Amino acid sequence: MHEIPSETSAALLARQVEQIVLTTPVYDIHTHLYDPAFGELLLWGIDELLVYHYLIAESLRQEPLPYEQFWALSRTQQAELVWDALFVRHSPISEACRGVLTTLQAFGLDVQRRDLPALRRWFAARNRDAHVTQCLELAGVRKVCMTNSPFDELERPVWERGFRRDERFTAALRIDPLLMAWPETAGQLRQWGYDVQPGGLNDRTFSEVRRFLAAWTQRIDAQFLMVSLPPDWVFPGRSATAQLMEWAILPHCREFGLPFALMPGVRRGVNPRLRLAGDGSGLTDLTALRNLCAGFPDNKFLATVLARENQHELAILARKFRNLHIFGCWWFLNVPSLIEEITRMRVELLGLSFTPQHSDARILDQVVYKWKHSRGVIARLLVDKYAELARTGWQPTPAEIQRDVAELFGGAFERFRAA
Ligand code: HDL
Ligand code: ZN
Repeated sequence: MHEIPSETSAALLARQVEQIVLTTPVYDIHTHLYDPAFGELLLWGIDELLVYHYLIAESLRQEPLPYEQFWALSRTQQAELVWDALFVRHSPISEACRGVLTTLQAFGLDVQRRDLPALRRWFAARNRDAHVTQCLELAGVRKVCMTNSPFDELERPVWERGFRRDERFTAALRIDPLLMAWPETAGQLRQWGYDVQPGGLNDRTFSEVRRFLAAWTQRIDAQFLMVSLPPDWVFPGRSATAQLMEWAILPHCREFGLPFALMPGVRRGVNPRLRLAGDGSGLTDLTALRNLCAGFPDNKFLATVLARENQHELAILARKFRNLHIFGCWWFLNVPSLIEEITRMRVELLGLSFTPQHSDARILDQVVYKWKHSRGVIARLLVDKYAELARTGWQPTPAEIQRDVAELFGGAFERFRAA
């Protein structure tokens, strides 16, 4: 039989892997997008893309305008300042800048014209619902998980009114104010009719907090609960954060069979004058996460951690605890060089039992670039990994590669959630 030269089979395998990674639909398990029923809360279009807080932080390094004067500008003026500072006066080569252009190019727009008014006219002519569908299709996103907070004054009334769900948008119950600002939040819960004691973390308070969590879990059909945490978060402990976690959140998650997503490493407001763009990152002590995974084997934990330096220890924790599912290259890690480093390490340590990426998109159109960029990095590293596999004599079939990639792109998460 005529042997195919090995380099041809290697090239064929590489093409198969790349094609599968670039086209497999993905479940985007953490975003700040909203079901279209939320109206204006679902951000989209060129001006929103340009005033993304990542770009605001970058442009105010190039533009000496005092912060307060920037915030006094209209969204349109802010977008023009960003466009001028980061696209016209400097080449837009940062990840967040390149992302805008990748998205525009995917819509078939000619960015070489560098014509912001023309871009605005194109978006102004778009039908929003058709745009939602086109963005998700271009990104290959089959499902989007929102970040839903009962403490958000704009979001809560929409849930309370009720609306017909768009099945492409699932919900996650975000509880930062409950865990990170207990005294103020206790007052809010009392206003909503929950008999919690601001000063007393006692059984009555814990059961009332669970009643609140149950009500919202059912109202939004929460796929999981989630909280972002500072780097120095401690568990177990006497703090309200630790006590509420142990005696309300974890029992609630066990009762409803839901994962609890922990996102440690955020230093909120390191530069408050940058507002949403003012948060920073810090090295997390992962002891607390280890204590949770070890101490509560009947709870399921999702985790993504903000510091690059925490990623190896996080992957090892996932090896030790099968009730821990790690996900994403979060926020400041969502850049090609770190997605490559982190995902390659995770494949080498965890195989396929993790979720490599989420978009964290705040503007609908961002899913197009965030997934195109991530798919490109993940495809290149998986081409290497399957080539290494084939060199052992174990030749993966296209069906096996498709199965594996579907796992990475939401399948493993869905199985973990359903377990
Ligand atoms: O806390 C979070 O969920 C973070 O993702 C923040 O929303 C952050 O501002 C962000 O958008 N990161 O991408
Ligand atoms: Zn987020």
